[in-house]
Amino acid sequence: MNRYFNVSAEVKSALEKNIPVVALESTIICHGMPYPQNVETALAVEKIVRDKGCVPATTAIVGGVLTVGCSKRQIELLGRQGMSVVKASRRDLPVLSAKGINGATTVAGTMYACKLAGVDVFATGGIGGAHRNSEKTMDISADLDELQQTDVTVVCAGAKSILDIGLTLECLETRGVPVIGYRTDDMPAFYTRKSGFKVDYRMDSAEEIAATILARKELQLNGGMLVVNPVPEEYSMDPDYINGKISEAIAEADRLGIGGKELTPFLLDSIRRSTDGESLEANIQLVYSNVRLACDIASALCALRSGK
Ligand code: PSU
Ligand code: MN
Repeated sequence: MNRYFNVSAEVKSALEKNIPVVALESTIICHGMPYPQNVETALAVEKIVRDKGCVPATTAIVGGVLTVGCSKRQIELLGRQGMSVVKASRRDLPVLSAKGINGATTVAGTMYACKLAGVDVFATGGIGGAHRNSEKTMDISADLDELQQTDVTVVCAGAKSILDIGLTLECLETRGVPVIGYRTDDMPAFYTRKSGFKVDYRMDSAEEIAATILARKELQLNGGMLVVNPVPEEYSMDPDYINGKISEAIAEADRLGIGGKELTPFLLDSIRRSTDGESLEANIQLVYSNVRLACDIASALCALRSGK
């Protein structure tokens, strides 16, 4: 712990007592959903985690301090500030800390904070990856490199087809990151349960996933794992409809020359607007589902550690 890094007393105490902790990111709060649904969802997620007997660790940079275990007040503040909060991936962390300002941690930023705090399991909606055309633009999310080097398991609903999902899977393979489908052989595409690509392994229980996390640690393999959990059937969207909207958003970004760190938020926002909020319900429900699975994995991990 130092002036740039803080773990809440509740999270610290849970980690010491082998009580399961599940981390949550904040880019999804600030850039992934509109206010006030973002704050409502973030607080509902914390409640789900507690009801599961686990401790939530929402992560963000608050006034320059990388914080694992944000308070309700901090979540409300960040959610209200929304898009004006700077997106914080690995490279942004020291800059925002030294400036003493707020930052919304991405998957990469949150994984790094998890490692510092000693949190093993982290739930989110979708991860970053290799963008379409990245064989030319080299726009590949730092999330993938973080998964290569940082020992944290990320539970998500796959990747949105704003990305080239096939290339994203190739990048993960190159980086030695196993992609585990929870009760599925198919790589999900966030809004839909299938992307046309397969996962590396299918696992049907949280216990099996937890055992794999422990095996990975014992083998001293440094990186993380990706667990993909398809959106619940009743909330999955029509692939033709959503993929059409995604293609329109990508064409618009191309036309406006949007790239770099602005590209993902631009696409997310554009899809949200063009689907008239219809995608928001799927987005919220898949996050809840990922959080429940992450709780089961974190609980199984604690049970294995205590030899139960
Ligand atoms: N994809 C989504 N929703 C998100 C993100 C990605 O479907 O909220 C966010 C996550 O925080 C992810 C980040 O870590 O965007 C990746 O941004 P980039 O592609 O610029 O690395
Ligand atoms: Mn990028």
